[in-house]
Amino acid sequence: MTWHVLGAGSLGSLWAIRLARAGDAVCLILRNSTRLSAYQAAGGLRLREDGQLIFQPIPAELPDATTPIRRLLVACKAYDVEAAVASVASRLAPHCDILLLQNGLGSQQAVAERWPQTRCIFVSSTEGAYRQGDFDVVFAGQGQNWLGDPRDTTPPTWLGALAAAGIAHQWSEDILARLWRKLALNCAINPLTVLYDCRNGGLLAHRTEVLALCDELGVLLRVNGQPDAAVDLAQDVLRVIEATATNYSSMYQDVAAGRRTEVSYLLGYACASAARLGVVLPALTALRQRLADHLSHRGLPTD
Ligand code: NAD
Ligand code: KPL
Repeated sequence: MTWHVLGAGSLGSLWAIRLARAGDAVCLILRNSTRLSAYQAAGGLRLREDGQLIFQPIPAELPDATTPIRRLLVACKAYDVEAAVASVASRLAPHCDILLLQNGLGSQQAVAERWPQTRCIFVSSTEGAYRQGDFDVVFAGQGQNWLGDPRDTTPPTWLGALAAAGIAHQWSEDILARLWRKLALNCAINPLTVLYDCRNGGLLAHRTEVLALCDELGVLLRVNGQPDAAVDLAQDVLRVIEATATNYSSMYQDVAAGRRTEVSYLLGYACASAARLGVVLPALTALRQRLADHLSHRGLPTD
């Protein structure tokens, strides 16, 4: 069974290289012929880890190739996911597995609702990778991948392939709780690092504000039916701030590089769900507005 990888960026390359290295069949799907030519010129994907370079000449094709897709790994940014899956929709075999690697919430549900004949597996990843060039990726942080399917808690038969490829993973019977918890952590940390122009550790100087956000995020998790994800949230947020004190958050890095952020799937999703449920969360709402002002001031999309 071939792993088709849609989105050959940081995480997509990290997964593709490890699977190919373990002997699995992998095929990259690149968005257009310009990207395909650039990839062919590069000759393959490069991954750097602990000073070692791994090169894998993984085959690549365009979305309109005709081979059926039975297992699709979607590693685009959340805002690109629906269009990317739509570009290969005619090739999705019935009961095809789609692994969705996005941060936040919203993009995964959109795919699961639009292509109900597929099995959508949501992945929450704490691994870290970044691109140092086209098709050239650095594995920057070991972590864990939690996989789960909110519609069916039976694990897929191919989890062993991830183990064989050295991809740290665990099947989760409550993947939504994991994704909500991570969303809450990201909402409490990432926007403030952008607004205060600081590393994660810089937020220790804004502890009162962080704790006020955690209170509202706890309410949000509970009204969304995720009470377990709310347990000890503030302690966890402070722990993550301390453990990642010298890091810049992913949103900070996006803004600093002039890239679109995934705010609609993080703080935007949080505020939209509160509004839908009629819950008033003033600190989160104000934070979203301050972030939107900041982004538009820098000429970046606010969604
Ligand atoms: P990235 O920007 O490095 O890669 C995304 C890739 O998708 C790009 O190569 C882009 O060209 C490609 N793409 C976009 N639209 C496409 C389309 N229609 N067809 C084919 N390819 C398309 O992004 P990333 O850092 O790998 O992040 C992917 C997701 O994983 C995000 O939601 C991110 O929040 C999440 N995530 C990333 C990390 C990390 O360390 N990079 C960690 C945890 C979670
Ligand atoms: O996941 C993160 C990110 O930067 O996106 C952490 C380190 C938890 C900060 O929110």
